[in-house]
Amino acid sequence: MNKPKLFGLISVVGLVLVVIISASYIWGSSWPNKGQATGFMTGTALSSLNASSPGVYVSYANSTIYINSSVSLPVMMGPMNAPSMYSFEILGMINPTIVAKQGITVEFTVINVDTDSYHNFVLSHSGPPYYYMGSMMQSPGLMNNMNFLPPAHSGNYAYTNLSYSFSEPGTYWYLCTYPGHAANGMYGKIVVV
Ligand SMILES: [Cu+2]
Repeated sequence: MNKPKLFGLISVVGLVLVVIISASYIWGSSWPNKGQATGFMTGTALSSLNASSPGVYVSYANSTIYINSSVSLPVMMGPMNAPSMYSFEILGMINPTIVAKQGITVEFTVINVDTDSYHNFVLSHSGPPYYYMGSMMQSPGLMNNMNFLPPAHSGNYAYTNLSYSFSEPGTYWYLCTYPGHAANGMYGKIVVV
């Protein structure tokens, strides 16, 4: 191979590499948006999630979860099998009530299983009714901040963790602060006793 041909080949290979690297950079920065999630889990990891026990008791009849000791609890956002997309699914129940013993810490593993919409999981002192707002992120009574997790994509589910110690008895709420979601029913009650 003479020198001009070799130079030409190297130029073409270099150009192709630049295009591939640029494309992957643009793709990678547009999705997934890793700034909004702790990470992504596969469907297999998702289906193997369960509440740590002992300390968790479920009453399906009352759609209530009783938590008596510090545990981890998976929370699915926007389950596709739910009657409404404005739902949380916890231990197979839609928007269940959580009754927690005072002083325990719950490590919520929050996963967006919705393929269409962003969601988050925020604790609040303020109960329903919730109204449609441009953003509820600054609403009074919110007890934590959480970025909106992106929708599931190609079998990857965005998740993050929220650890909360319920040191005071009372009634609390969990809700999604994405505009319109809590107003449409995306919330549930937490009672600390
Ligand atoms: Cu939502």
